[in-house]
Amino acid sequence: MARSALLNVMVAATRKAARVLSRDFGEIENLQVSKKGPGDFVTAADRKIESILHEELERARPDYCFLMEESGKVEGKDKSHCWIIDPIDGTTNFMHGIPLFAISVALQRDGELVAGVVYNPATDELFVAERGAGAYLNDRRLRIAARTELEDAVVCCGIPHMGRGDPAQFMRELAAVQPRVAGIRRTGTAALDLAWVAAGRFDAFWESGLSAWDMAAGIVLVREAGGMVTDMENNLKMLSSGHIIASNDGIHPALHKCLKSAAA
Ligand code: LIP
Repeated sequence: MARSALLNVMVAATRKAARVLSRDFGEIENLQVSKKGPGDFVTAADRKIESILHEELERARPDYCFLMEESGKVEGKDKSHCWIIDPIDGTTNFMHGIPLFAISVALQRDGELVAGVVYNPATDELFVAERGAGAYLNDRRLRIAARTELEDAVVCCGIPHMGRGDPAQFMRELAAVQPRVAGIRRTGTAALDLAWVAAGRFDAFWESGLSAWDMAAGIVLVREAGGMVTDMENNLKMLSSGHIIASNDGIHPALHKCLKSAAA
């Protein structure tokens, strides 16, 4: 697969950061048995990965703005371009030695998401997509799952934890969705959840209370694989609302209706 100059820049930065992330993941197993646990180590890893991505992308495109999980917004001269970065999406998994986490890098141009890269170094799965050019897993073109009935669907979700989100609302949503679908999954990384929707592994995904960097790259992947992404109001304000529903255009309306029926 021939990649554009833009995707080459994103993939090169991601792979450079991932080499360090993989080494750090190797360390995590040792830290599981220490009393202090891996908390501080993971925070340091998060910062280190983010600064590698920042440095590499800034070198390639010196004027672009950045929105990053650890450092927040960093303004550049070119206000029409913004990199949206999550250095480790699925931090809790990473911290527990669970090989489900990813680096997520997206580019926004004039407010539109135009490219996304999601990479899980533990499985060496590289998901890339650029607007109008399709979505790929390594070199394989991705297509969203073709199932159109909710009853056949495996649906992934996010579960609020430790004072985050609205647990009562989530329980209502779960009670509404669970009896209608073939299976429910929770991985703990929205970036990979969306990549797996793009790959047809999950038929749908929904979560609330997310940050823009958790989902920006994944949104491009799902769209480019032929899928549909909205917020809970069926609008396109996923990044600002923190809510997302992603699926194919057969299942999406039924899942959206089901989730809305659970609203308080
Ligand atoms: C995580 C998300 C996940 C969500 C977690 C967390 P982080 O991102 O991807 O879907 O359920 O609460 O926000 O914090 O690991 O980058």
